[in-house]
Amino acid sequence: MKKRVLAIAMATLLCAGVFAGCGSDKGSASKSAAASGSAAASGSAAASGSAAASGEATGEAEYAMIAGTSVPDSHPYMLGMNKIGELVKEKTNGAVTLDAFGNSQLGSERDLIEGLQLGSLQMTCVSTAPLAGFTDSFLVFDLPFIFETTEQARTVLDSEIGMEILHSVDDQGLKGLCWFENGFRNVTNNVKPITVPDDLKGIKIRTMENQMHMAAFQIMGADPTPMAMGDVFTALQQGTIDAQENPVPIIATNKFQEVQKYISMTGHLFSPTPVFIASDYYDALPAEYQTAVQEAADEAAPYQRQQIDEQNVSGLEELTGDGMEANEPEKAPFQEATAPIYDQYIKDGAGMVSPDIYQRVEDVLASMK
Ligand code: EAX
Repeated sequence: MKKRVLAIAMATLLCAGVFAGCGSDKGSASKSAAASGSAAASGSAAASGSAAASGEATGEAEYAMIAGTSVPDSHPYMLGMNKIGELVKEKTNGAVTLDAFGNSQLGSERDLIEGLQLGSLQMTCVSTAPLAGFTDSFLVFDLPFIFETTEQARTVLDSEIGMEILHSVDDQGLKGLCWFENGFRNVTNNVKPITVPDDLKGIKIRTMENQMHMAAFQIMGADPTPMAMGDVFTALQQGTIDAQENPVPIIATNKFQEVQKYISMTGHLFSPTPVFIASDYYDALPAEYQTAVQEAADEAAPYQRQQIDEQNVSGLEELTGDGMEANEPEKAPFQEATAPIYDQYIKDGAGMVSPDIYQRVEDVLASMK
């Protein structure tokens, strides 16, 4: 509840202080709205507005950027965002700053993406799954078990096709800066350990807002409900849902162990995390500051991934230490059960995985063998 109030207060402040008329465009993430929003966002108006919004003086910052995420401050998304902020400030002698707000304070991942298009914030990082509502280019990552190892995922993300996907929405107001990572997703629930797909039968599971994720759980007999991250803890607590699926760092930093008994290391999907800056805001920056922002993002990415590696280990220790029961099911039965998703979704057409993109990802994976 508190978060909601703060989010509304922040949004009002941002609208009133910085972006004249941004409220009236809410919902229509059109290019022109983005253009008008960010025209106002560049320059000193942005600096004074966001300094007020963050409640602290930002000194001499000419460009005070605001970032939003859906995760707690201790999650690697936030550590990575803060690292970008630290590096960009250093590289520009304080002329460009970045304040990051976690915990969905500035809205859900969908809101954050729209916020960049509307100009109400400048940077975000989100799982690729909710981008399905905006573009089809990231859908290849929503194929279950497309990656078996973190190394495979990172190699694809850093490859030519990975970079093309990252930059596929530059002209929709979302300029890709680098790939952060969320990681392999695992199922938690309150009913029983998930050892085979059949164990999911009848289980009410929250998924991200993504058709392919829902279809995968439907095929296994579960009852998926799409929901924004900010509502998950309460829904688990109140028993509206029995289960959710996320990487260990998300589970541990959100303290889902307080409301979930079992964690099953299914690793059924890998969530990559693009870092976006509002394209118009970026385009309006002086060239040297553009370089500084890009370099800061490039340097923060390996640090962010390292935090994921560390929290995958420490987070699981924390979860089991707090009483969760962990099990590691054999992956093959889950792979077989979800295989029809490949036939259903790899084809030309809206909402589908482009066969060309899929093939190029497979080619990178084959080249690693
Ligand atoms: O992107 O919504 C989710 O389950 C995501 O994993 C999370 O918000 C981070």
